[in-house]
Amino acid sequence: MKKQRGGQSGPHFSIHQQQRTLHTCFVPEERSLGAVFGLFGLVVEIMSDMSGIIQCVNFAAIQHKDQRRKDPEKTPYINHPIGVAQLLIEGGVSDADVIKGALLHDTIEDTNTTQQQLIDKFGPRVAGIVAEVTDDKSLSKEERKRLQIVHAASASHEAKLVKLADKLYNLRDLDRVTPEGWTRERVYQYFQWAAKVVDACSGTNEYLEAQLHELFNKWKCINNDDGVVTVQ
Ligand SMILES: [Mn+2]
Repeated sequence: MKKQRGGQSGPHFSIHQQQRTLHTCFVPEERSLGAVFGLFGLVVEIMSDMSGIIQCVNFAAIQHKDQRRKDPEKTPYINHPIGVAQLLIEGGVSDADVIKGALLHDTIEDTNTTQQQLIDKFGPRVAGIVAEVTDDKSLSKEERKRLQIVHAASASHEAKLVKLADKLYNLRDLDRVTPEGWTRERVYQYFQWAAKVVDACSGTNEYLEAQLHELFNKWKCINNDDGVVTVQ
């Protein structure tokens, strides 16, 4: 078991708090021993977050190493969890455990990783976020998709963030290129289903939801215009 930093849900600094700490440390008249210690703690926290995030990227890369995405270019699978984490950063998410959860979000569902392994390596909070966004593969595909809509509404804020970024990444991929063997109708059906999951996560992150709604609007228009499918 790797050494864990004092509680995975320990102190977390928002961008605003970081700026304030730096400000009080470097403006001479406001400099105080407390602020210096505050800055030291912040540096330790950032270094620890960076180390933990690299460990997650490395673990996910090893676990997904033989997998490819469904696009015609057969992009390495690891591009997906890294891209999901990147979308969260773009959405202003600064909670390192959420970023770690995004990097690991498909490891239990799509590799031989167990939840206990994630608890041991990355702590219960990160493992909990991953567990929340993991489908039960013993169920049928239709049932799993139905349950995603049901479970999304009661999911934690952290899990909703990962879900939204995951959906945005996948829908952008589908919008860019149709996977091999998929019909346009199937892509449209996927958009319709994803819209329901996203709807159940509404009020979680303004940026991610705005990007998603832009795509939903675009797909409704396209399908209306060319008459491939009827908008429900
Ligand atoms: Mn995913």
